[in-house]
Amino acid sequence: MMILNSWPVSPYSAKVRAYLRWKGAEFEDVPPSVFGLQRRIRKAVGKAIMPTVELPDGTWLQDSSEIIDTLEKSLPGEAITPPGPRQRVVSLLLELHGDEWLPMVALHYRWNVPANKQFAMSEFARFGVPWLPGFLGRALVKPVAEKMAGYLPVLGVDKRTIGGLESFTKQLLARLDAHFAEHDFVFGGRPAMADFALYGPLWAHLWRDVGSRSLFDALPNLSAWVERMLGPPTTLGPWLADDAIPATLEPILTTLLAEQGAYVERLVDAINAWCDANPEASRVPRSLGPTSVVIGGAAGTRKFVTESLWKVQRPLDAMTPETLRWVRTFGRLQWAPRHRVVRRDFKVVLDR
Ligand SMILES: N[C@@H](CCC(=O)N[C@@H](CS)C(=O)NCC(=O)O)C(=O)O
Repeated sequence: MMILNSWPVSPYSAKVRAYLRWKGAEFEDVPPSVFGLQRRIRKAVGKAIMPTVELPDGTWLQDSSEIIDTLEKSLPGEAITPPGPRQRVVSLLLELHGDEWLPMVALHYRWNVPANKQFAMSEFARFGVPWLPGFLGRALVKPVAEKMAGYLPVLGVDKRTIGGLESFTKQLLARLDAHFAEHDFVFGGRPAMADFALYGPLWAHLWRDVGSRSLFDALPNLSAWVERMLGPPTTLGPWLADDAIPATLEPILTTLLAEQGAYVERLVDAINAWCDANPEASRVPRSLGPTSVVIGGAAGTRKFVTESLWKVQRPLDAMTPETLRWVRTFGRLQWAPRHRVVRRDFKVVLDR
């Protein structure tokens, strides 16, 4: 049987788990211990990371997008790719949003809200070192928790931006609530990649962590979508007809392009310049920068996470000249990578 190695606290795992459930796939959800992560998983995919999927033939898959894309080719059931070009592009832009922008939100609420921090450390201990009593386990996983919290300033989340980040979060949740008042999923009657990618951080951090669930209190439609995504799958409805993008998604796209879009533009420019200067390199350094960033209107500084380029290529690859013109009606999109990356042996490498 297929195995999903994952912990409930992990957002990318939540993305894949929800996908597998919606597809009606048979799988065993196995929470790896720290030894499993450091030995078996590191040996198989080169890194102690979640989620990983082991197929019955022994093949390992990593990266939530790669797992879903691969399984999409073989699993029976309804496709998660909408038929229309605009919906396809928006689905992948929202995947980029969930996977590469919302980690700021997820990490902030988890590690800066004391009740969440306590809860997360207990969860890390419960799954990472299940044979130890809680107090010992929590002491042991403390360095891991500190490493996670240490990403916050790297991603630009600090005193200058926390106010902006929180207003961005509340605005996004309210906008999603307005959307789900009219639609069961992002593109109508069935979930797409956008649903799974947004659900990952929203469920695994904001919803599930005890100190941030109240963010959903006054948002019944968003809460109902979370419950729907938790499954079990109900009857699927149709995609929104005529490749429609509902007006309720427009403000989400506008903010995405204005803030994440500006960052992605600088990320792509920085990678272009680095690759031009290093024609022999096979990989881009894990981080470059620093660069300026704007989050919820607040200006800060962060590092570039260069692996994100692989997720940036996905909506770009899906774009036709017409969809690009149309996306630009919501804001500036000038992402022009000159160097392509591919995933090879679970690493993002330059396609040279
Ligand atoms: N791009 C990866 C990201 C996976 C990821 O960052 N997983 C986290 C847990 S949610 C992790 O295991 N991080 C450990 C690390 O990167 O060293 C994906 O989409 O699967």
